[in-house]
Amino acid sequence: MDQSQRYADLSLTEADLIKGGKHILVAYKMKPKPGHGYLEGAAHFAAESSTGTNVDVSTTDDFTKGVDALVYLIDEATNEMRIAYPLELFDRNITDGRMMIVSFLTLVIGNNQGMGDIEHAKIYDFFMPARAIQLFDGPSKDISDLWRILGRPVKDGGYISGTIIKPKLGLRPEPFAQAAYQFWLGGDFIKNDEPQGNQVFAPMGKTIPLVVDAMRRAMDETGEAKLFSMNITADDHFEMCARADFALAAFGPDADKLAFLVDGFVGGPGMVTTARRQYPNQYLHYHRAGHGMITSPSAKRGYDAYVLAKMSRLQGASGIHVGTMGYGKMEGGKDDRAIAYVIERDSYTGPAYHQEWYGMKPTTPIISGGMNALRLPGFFQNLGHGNVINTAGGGSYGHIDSPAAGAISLRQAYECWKAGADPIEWAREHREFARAFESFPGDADNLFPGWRDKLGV
Ligand code: CAP
Ligand code: MG
Repeated sequence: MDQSQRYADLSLTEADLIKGGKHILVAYKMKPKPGHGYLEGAAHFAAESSTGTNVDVSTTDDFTKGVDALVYLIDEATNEMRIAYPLELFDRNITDGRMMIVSFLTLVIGNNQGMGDIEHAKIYDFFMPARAIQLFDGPSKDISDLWRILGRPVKDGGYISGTIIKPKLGLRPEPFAQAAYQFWLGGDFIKNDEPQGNQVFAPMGKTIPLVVDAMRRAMDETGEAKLFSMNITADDHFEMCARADFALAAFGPDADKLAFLVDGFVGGPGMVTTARRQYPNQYLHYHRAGHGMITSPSAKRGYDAYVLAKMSRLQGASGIHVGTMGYGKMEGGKDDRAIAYVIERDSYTGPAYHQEWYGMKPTTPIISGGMNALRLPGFFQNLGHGNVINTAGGGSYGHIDSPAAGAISLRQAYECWKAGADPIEWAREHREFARAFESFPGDADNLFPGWRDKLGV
């Protein structure tokens, strides 16, 4: 059945839809299966994503038709399709009238992902009108809160050097806390690696108090504040809260230095929002394990990493991993800067839409995955600033001198970029940075050919 008479209106202009403020707009790369016309496929897609199905139903009335999603732009040559979704379509909380990401996803990337007449479809951008921005929680804590704790300026407070406790699994409580202590002697921020929780060989009840002790000793020795991002991910949100409550009590007077990490892609929006609403005083760290299954450029379904990051800000993530823009070990390229910009700025023009955030707090780009001191100067150069959290697991625990030296080498890499210095010259004056060359010789060869002669190694 061709539904394009009802679910498409190519005379609508994007500028009018945006000015009207009554629609969420979504841009897809969509391809119908062979034998199905583009507009016909697009209209069926909009029907299944809003008020319709594959046949007419007798219960439809005029009001129903007034909230149809409408295809307003197609370009068959580039597989481009854009749909306008009336705000009324989206579910609202009965407790407080607010919007929820789960309803957004159910409609815009729900049943349409398995349709028989669609080859594939992937969201690459979306637009939220002002009213929707008002109705999402947004972050309650942001990087300025971390800068304040660290004793830095709350604006442009700069690079937060971090790590991930490695090995990923297999440390018992004492060596775990020792690994934390060693990094904190030189760095600011430690996160749990995402699988670390309450394993039998490292029960939280034993590990967390030791981490608190390690943090206090490191703070005493360095005279600096330290931060810990603890994984509270669990299937059951009561379990998640039990972990969070336990940690808050264990950190006691230092609980302001405790962030909560949730694996928001595998755990889902409910987990992110539970953490956001139950613990508005804690920095909320969104780890995105598994996202590559749909965000990878090789994936033709789902949505892009840009879209994931944009949603996380609406949900209220204080920070989210955004990849390393081609400088680390995970997939990505230089242009992934956009993923950082859309979550940290108050207004940004993405691949399809300009978005205003109307003062919603920013979400920190968290730079992670195969990073070390040698890769950082180029990374900052590409991003254009250093107001990020960077976690380097291998880059810290892989430093040949010590985790503290690894941490210091990261800070020195940031200072090198800030000074606009040549990294080789910088290495002559900064020992931990210099020793990073010997720690990661493969990277050194790639990035700084001839480094051995120049540094006399
Ligand atoms: C990094 C990491 C993170 C990745 C996830 C890891 O460790 O802890 O989970 O960064 O990817 O386990 O791989 P290393 P992304 O520093 O040792 O590489 O940040 O892109 O979501
Ligand atoms: Mg990890």
